Amino acid sequence: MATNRTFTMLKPDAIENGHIGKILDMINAAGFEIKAMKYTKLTTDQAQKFYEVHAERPFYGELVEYMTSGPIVAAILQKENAVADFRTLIGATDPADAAEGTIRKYYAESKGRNAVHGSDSDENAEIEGKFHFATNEIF
Ligand code: IDP
Ligand code: MG
Repeated sequence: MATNRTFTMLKPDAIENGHIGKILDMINAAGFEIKAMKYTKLTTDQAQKFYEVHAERPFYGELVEYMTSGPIVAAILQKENAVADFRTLIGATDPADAAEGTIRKYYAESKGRNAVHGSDSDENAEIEGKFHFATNEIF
């Protein structure tokens, strides 16, 4: 059963490049409602845990370093079919492959520094949302 919620992070490159407002505009325009949001910075321990599934990948160290290099915006978003629709809105991992009109096509710098995270399943959306937000921070 779909929860109609997904979890996102605007990543350090998006913040550094001044794209918070433009990305949030795209998210709102696509019909997502914000259910939780914070401006924060991941510790190395948090970034390692969040990306644990990639621990064996060659880019894991680089990914953790990048994700802890500056602040992020974390948010829980709601919309019918949220997980799949948000993946469509952000586009492919590598901006070179991302469709026209997607967030990564406009704002990602590279496959690694790709502006935004989106959960890949309802189950992970729930886990990732709870990783970043206490119950009383979710509306
Ligand atoms: P996704 O964010 O589109 O779901 P994943 O394969 O889950 O992509 O990878 C998680 C994150 O790891 C990516 O968003 C990106 O920041 C980083 N990443 C993935 N593949 C590479 C790579 O080949 N080189 C460097 N970083 C990568
Ligand atoms: Mg992923």
